[in-house]
Amino acid sequence: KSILLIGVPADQGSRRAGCLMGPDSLRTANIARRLSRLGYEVLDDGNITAAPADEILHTNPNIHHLADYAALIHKLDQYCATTLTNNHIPVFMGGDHCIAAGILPALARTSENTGQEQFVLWLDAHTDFQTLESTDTGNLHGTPVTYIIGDPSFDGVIPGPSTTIKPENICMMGIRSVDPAEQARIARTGIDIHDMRAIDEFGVAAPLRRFIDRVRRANGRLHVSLDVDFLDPDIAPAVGTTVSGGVSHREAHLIMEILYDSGLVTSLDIAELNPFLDVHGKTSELIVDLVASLFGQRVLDTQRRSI
Ligand code: DIR
Ligand code: MN
Ligand code: MN
Ligand code: MN
Repeated sequence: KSILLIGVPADQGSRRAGCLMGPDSLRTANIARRLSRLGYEVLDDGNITAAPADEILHTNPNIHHLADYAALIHKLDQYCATTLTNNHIPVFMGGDHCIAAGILPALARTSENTGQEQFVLWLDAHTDFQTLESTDTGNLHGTPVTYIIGDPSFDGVIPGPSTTIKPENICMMGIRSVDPAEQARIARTGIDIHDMRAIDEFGVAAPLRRFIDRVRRANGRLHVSLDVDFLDPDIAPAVGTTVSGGVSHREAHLIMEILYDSGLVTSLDIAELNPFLDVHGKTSELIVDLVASLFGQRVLDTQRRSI
């Protein structure tokens, strides 16, 4: 049982600075010690950064930091190819959600090599399904899902994903802010979306268990992508794009506990944590608590329950 922590202090994905402090804030909140107490060997590989690149101009004038996005994706892809092995579970500490665009194609390539399917649980208030043409904010943290499924808007602009993720292998939960351009396209993709209305009505457990069953039947590997704005802003204020009406403290823990019980999670990223906006580290501490739940922390014990 070994966990590899990897810091990715990137914040080019939006115009609000601060996500680059995410990895050190999680370290300060004792992420390593909490996980070692659960019986894991925990290694911290330090931070991965990409050198700033000359801006690529795009016909959409709102887009900024496109070259830095491409450089970060390339750097993360190379890192995953040379460093990750099946001996440890990687936990990427972001950084904004652009990091997912670099991590997931690399993970999918590894899964392909072992003959397994790559699945993704996308926990976010947003669908991150903007394209280079459609984004009105120009914030590239709103595009990683389109990137990883191989959307043609990136063709000929920046190198595409080495291996794509199948849309039907993505499950989204917590969704409550979808831009019109995203709405028009995402329904046709086959991505399994559970918005907050569905969670209000059915809870988180039933849909999550159905998704887990699909992963298990397909002999899949499961990556969890945790955007801090998935959580309700009352409990997790340290994120640049808060949206009211998010997932509660217990719903979030329940998701993590069920995921642990499944035994299927092979990797995790934590995105959009902006410690500059936090209140005495409370969001970082909550995230570390949730990560501990994902890796077996329980109220009464650390036993896996059968689901
Ligand atoms: C919004 C915000 N949809 C955009 N996206 C965020 O800028 O395209 N994703 N914050 O997590
Ligand atoms: Mn996101
Ligand atoms: Mn978000
Ligand atoms: Mn479903």
